[in-house]
Amino acid sequence: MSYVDEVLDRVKAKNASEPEFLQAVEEVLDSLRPVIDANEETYRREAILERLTEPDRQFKFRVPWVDDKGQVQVNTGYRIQFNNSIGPYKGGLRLHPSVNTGIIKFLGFEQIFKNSLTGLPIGGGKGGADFDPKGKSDREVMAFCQSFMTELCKYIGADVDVPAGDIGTGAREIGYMFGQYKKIKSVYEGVLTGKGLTYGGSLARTEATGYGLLYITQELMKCHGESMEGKTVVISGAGNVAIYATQKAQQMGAKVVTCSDSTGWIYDPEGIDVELLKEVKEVKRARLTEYAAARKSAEYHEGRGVWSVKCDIALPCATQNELLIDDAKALVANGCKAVCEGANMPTTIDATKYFQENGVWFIGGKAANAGGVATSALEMTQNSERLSWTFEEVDSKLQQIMVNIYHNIDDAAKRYGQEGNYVMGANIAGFEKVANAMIAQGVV
Ligand code: NDP
Ligand code: 2IT
Repeated sequence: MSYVDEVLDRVKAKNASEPEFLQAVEEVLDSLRPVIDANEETYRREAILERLTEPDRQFKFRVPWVDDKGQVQVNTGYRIQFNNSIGPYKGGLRLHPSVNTGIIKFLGFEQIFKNSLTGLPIGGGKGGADFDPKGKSDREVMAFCQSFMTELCKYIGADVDVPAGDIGTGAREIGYMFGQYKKIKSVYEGVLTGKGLTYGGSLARTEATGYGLLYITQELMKCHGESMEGKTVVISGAGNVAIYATQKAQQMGAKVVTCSDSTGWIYDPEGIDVELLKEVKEVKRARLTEYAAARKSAEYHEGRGVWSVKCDIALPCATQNELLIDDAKALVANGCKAVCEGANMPTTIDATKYFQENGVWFIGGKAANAGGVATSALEMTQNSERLSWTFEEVDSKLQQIMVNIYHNIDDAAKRYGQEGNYVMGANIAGFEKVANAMIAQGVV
């Protein structure tokens, strides 16, 4: 049996109750076959794949806090430090009721390769809690964040592990967590990224994931003799990534006609009004029905359905496994040319294959949404040199990073005779750097 298949079997047997983690591992290991086969003896002797699929360590802890009625609530917190071969652990904190060990492990595992692709010195990690910020008062969110950080602060540090935002964790949550870290440790350091601009945050970090997604999509189109101008774009989600992806797509001359949240979706043939969407989601923290109520051209639909809308480009920006095989079939039938993932693992493996087999240019999240963590790394750099760069400086570095990622993954795919397979290219390019660093550093 090949080394890849052996490790896959072992990972499946060992993590049977973690379907998202298995899905992420399968996707990566499967596409690494040509690289592993070419160096099987070394990789097998070094147990590279076993070491990559086993986190360095994982923390799981109780998070007690008091709600506005005086009732004590208990959540479960996580931080999984996956691999620090090329830099301190780096990755977001997800606050969502669905969070469990398997979800954090899939995100932490993917973060290793994504962070490597940025070209910056950051390792892979992820964390979060099964806490739902929705419908909570600011005081309740603060109580939760303080309790969460009271435990988390034992495991992180500016040169150790640097968390950031993800689903449910935005500037408000990062602020409360940063305050608590500082109070307990008496250290003012860049231990978190996505901080507010008055206390060490970087300009353009808020926009970075969505903007980065469009920079790589634009490069993809350009390299196929196309542009963003006049294209119809379908986007899912209505959070941080979706909002700034919409904004940048519009700045590039495309028309974004959808957005969605966990209860329903909007079709707006005139193009999404980003300022209104920001008001509804960032300020009021309300449902999309409020967007529809305020905008004549918008239709609101319950449930899911954005992928049924005819488009040139689809950008899934909500959550994992939100684009299924039937959605892929509908997009292909409607003439969609390109799919780039703003979210982490939003497309199922069979849907991804369907796109690739039907000539759709497909860039997976590890490459396409790397602009967020790349800009987090730029925030770390600014914190280390105790300086703040201008928006234009950060944004131009972000653009360059995304263009470089596109060409690196394109080249890696070509090197292995798989031109246009950007999923394989991303996994290979991300893997090679980490594997080399692991071997150079010995058995640790
Ligand atoms: P937000 O919390 O800001 O927004 C998430 C959006 O997705 C919301 O509209 C939310 O709807 C929707 N959503 C979340 N979970 C579900 C679900 N189970 N079913 C349907 N809709 C859902 O998160 P972000 O925009 O930051 O993150 C979106 C994706 O991008 C995630 O996969 C994240 O891991 C990834 N990502 C984020 C980065 C960042 O810098 N923030 C960087 C790289 C990737 P509702 O409000 O109703 O829950
Ligand atoms: O999935 C991701 O890359 C993020 N949520 C951002 C991580 C970070 O450290 O900025």
